[in-house]
Amino acid sequence: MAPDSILLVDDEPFQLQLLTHQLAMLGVGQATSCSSSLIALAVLATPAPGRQLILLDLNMPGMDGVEFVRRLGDLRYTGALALVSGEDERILQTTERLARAHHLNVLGHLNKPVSLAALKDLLDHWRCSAPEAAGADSKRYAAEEVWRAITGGELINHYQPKVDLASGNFIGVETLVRWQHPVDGLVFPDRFIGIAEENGLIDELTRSVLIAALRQTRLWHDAGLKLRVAVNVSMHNLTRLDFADFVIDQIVHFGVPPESLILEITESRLMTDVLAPLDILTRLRLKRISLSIDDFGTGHSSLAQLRDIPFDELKIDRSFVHGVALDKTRQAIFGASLGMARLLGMKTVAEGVEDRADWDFLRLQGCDLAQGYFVAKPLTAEKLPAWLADWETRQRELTRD
Ligand code: G
Ligand code: G
Ligand code: MN
Repeated sequence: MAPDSILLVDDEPFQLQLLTHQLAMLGVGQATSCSSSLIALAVLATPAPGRQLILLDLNMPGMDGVEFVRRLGDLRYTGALALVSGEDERILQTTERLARAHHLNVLGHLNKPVSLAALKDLLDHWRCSAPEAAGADSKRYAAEEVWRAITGGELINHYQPKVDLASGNFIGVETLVRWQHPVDGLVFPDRFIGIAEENGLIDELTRSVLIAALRQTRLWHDAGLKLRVAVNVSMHNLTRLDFADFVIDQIVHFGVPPESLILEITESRLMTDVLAPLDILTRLRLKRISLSIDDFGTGHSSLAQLRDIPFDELKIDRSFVHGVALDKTRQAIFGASLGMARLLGMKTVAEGVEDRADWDFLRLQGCDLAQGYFVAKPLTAEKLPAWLADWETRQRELTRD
């Protein structure tokens, strides 16, 4: 197997020596030092065998790290990248996001002075991470295949629990569709929702997801589990005026009370027709179906939507939730969203709650509901009872005080 190669890019000779020395202590014999971005680009011009990692300083004279990241994007660099800098956290985070937007594989960043332990973690992470995908994952499905999935019963719903932060009680689930592909295995929605939207298949998709979710909710209710179920609805679903009638017919058909259904709305693109969605959403509210604004604070899930549509729940996007306890920017955005929801009489759901620190912070702030890997990953309906049993034992400890 070809050896892995590491490229160090920093304008300060001392930093290059220090990193080389630290890498040697961790058993990495050879690393290539580059004292400027231009030199690094020249090195990269000769393809290297094996996997590559670049440790990049941000603040350099001439071409700085941000511009270098853009060049890596242009080059379609497929190796890994880590930033090494003494700049403040926000600049590092922004640069990381920029690099990801260029489809670069960003491992994270190291703060200067670099500690041996942090460098070791980064190398371990790099070695464990999957080898660079050779385009296998980016296969785009044809509209016909997505159509077959919808009509052929290949879509299955997973359900992610939502719990009350104050009491820890399990109160409902969000429906997240997956495609059980006969060859590729479980396929996630980011690989087929867009295709369905672009090809006029999203109505059929949403309808089949909704029907399956209501059928399952009826089973839970019959078993004494009075859950609320949320279904994701794309703005593309809100162009046909008969959508509201369809939803209402289905809740009647399955005997699920309208209060038990929540529609989570995300706006994926700018809408040209604003009247149809308003008409549909207002009629659904009149029938006591709940409306939730999804991914609040990102993209088009914005203040204008809050003004125009009678939402009763606000889902704070996970990019403002995980890590909130340690980050002033997230705290400001989270706090403002929470305050606004309260003033408007809306319930708040924090998505992407990933650890105990997130959980404790949200409880302290008085956010209503939590959803995220810390509570549960999306599960099949079959696996829900086992999760619930486990949750009930964790619940007591997590809501003490
Ligand atoms: O966990 P997950 O990868 O399932 O979800 C990815 C995205 O796909 C989320 O933004 C979610 O809103 C969206 N999504 C999941 N299920 C559905 C669905 O049934 N309809 C629509 N329109 N979007 C969905
Ligand atoms: O956009 P929407 O909120 O509908 O999508 C939820 C998405 O977030 C799904 O892809 C789901 O799998 C994912 N998700 C759920 N919980 C967590 C979490 O704790 N962390 C992260 N990173 N993603 C999560
Ligand atoms: Mn959602």
